[in-house]
Amino acid sequence: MDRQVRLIGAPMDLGADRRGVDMGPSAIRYAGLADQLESAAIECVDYGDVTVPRPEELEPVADESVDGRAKYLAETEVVCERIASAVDSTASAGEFPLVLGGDHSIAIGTVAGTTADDIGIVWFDAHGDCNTPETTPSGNVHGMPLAAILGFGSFADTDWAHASNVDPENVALVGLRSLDEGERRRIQESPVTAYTMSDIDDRGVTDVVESALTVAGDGTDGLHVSLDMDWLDPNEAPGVGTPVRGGVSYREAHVAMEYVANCDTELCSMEVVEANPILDTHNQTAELACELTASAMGKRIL
Ligand code: Z70
Ligand code: MN
Ligand code: MN
Ligand code: MN
Repeated sequence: MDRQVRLIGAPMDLGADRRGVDMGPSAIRYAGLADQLESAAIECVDYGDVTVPRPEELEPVADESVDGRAKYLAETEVVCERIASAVDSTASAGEFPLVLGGDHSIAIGTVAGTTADDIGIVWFDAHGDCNTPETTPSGNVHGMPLAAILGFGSFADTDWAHASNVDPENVALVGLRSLDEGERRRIQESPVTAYTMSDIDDRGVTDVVESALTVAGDGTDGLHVSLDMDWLDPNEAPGVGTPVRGGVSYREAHVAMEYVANCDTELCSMEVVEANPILDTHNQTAELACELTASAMGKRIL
């Protein structure tokens, strides 16, 4: 990474049922992200956290006539606009926006803040995150951010979320192993490219990630990387809200991030999400989030 990295904390948990993911940015900072980047000769500055309302301060939102079947959607919009503004000003200052979640709903804000005309996305996740207010079984927006960015279902007219600079043909999901029925159909019908854990078993992680980066880089002028810590196997990353067995190993995750760092398309933004220190053992998921982020920013052993 040749630009200064700006850390933007997004202590958001309105999109998930499990409390604790709002402590993700603190846990990742405490695990030493800035020091790790600096020791790899990557300049780093901490912008602090965007303001996020706490659920205790809010009316319990069960009014479907207002938000459809997406809980806290109005509050999510407000938070995502704050994130988008921080990402936009970071990019405009020539720095690199690295957003620390928080639950995955914050990705809507990161992508909304990107300044490139045509970006590709690689989304590392156990889940598809392609539910819409119409298909969601849980009402949790962290199961919907990719659908929101791509304008699926009722997100089509949601200007704050539906990103005009993302073509679904330039979007790749990597590591899927848990899909709800509605989002499975949506992914199959859309031009999005989806690589499951079976593809990784078959082809190896480097081949799959190389393909995903090619999909995202085809005709685009910027790459956004979204790293959900539940992409990893729960043995490596126990501190996540929705662990799913059979994820990638420590080594596979590292080499994937090294491929991201070496990608020909310019990395324009990244977020790391869903680290939950309450469910963790001795902050190991946040430590892993640091290491993987440093690899994606170009940290090398030698
Ligand atoms: C399920 C839902 C989920 C995490 C996304 C789960 C979603 N598909 N969990 N990210 N950590 O509720 O929509
Ligand atoms: Mn996710
Ligand atoms: Mn997930
Ligand atoms: Mn395109």
